[in-house]
Amino acid sequence: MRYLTAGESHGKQLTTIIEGVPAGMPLLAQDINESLHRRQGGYGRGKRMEIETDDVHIMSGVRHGYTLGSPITLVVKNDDYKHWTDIMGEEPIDPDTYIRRIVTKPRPGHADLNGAIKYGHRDMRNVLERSSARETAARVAAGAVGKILLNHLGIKIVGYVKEIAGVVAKDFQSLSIDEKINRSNQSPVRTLDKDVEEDMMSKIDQAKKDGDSIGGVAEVIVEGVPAGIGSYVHYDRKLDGRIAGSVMSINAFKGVEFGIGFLAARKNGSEVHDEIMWSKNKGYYRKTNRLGGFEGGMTTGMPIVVKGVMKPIPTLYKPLQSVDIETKEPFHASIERSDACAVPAASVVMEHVVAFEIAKAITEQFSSDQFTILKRELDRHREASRCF
Ligand code: EPS
Repeated sequence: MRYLTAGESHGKQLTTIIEGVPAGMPLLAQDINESLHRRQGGYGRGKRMEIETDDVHIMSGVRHGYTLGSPITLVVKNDDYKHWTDIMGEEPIDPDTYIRRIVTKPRPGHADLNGAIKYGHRDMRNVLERSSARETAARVAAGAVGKILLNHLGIKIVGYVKEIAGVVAKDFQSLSIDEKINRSNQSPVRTLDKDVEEDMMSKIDQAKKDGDSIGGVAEVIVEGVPAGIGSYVHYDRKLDGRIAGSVMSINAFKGVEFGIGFLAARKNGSEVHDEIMWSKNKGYYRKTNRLGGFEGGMTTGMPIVVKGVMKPIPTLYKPLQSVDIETKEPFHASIERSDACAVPAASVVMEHVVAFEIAKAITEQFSSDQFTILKRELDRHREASRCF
């Protein structure tokens, strides 16, 4: 499985084309919409999300509720486009209007300046339209298809907020994954810990009041992936590496860790590795899961536990110093609208990029032209690893 996305933040639409989804898998627009709508919410989102209703249009690859095995095209329209038809249109524009709206002031922390240098754009709108996190809607659409595939294979996934601006949620590893899904869906900041919800929200309120932005940590848990998915034989087939890359590619993400992650640097080997147990019922299992479900680039059969760090969004009301690329004069970058905190939304994005990577690894490892054969092969692998 692989996918491409296309579309500008204030352009007509976002498009996702996914290839390699097995034929005969049930797939409904409403299931993709559920994911898209979750991404739009979360306390701390700005005005843009009041304009958009991200509903998917399935343009190819699905017939009568089942995948065909052909490329699946998903479209999400940008409702905001109606306010941008002249600025974002594909036809040449009247030079006076263009000059008035040209962007020559790069915002610190964004792709603006580096993207303009790379592509030679003197109007940085040509950069910011595509580097905007609006694109994550298209990635969630792709990830939703991956997640639906996983769900049909008995694999469940949840993403939630672990930390916002230093307010840290307690660990709820003993909760069932369904309970984690419920709790994160019910929380305005998508956290499992009711006790810190208010604190997180007041941090967001404060940031908004100060014209500032705040970041945090999202965590994703995946249950039901059998041992031995991924590979140790080559660097680009290590599944933890692929997941880390996809998490790092989410806008504003600056770090990834599996299990105890960076803490491993401060512990002895005997305190880090997960001892191997065996029982007739379960087969091989671990009493602990400090390595977050991975050894040697492959799954251990324990839950996958991955965290991602999101920096505060760089679009600030509070001005930061920058330099105009035309005049070379210093100025203070300020903006019209922004999200004070997008960590709740980002936890949904992270859940979906992780889902896609796991679905991709499974479809690579087993016969995947037909969904029923894929399912049979995975069940066989589960049984074989239990009896191994
Ligand atoms: C974003 C800026 C804001 C966000 C946007 C990402 O949009 P705008 O520039 O239109 O006000 O709301 O996020 C989305 C549109 C989205 O769908 O998540 C940015 O600069 O990255």
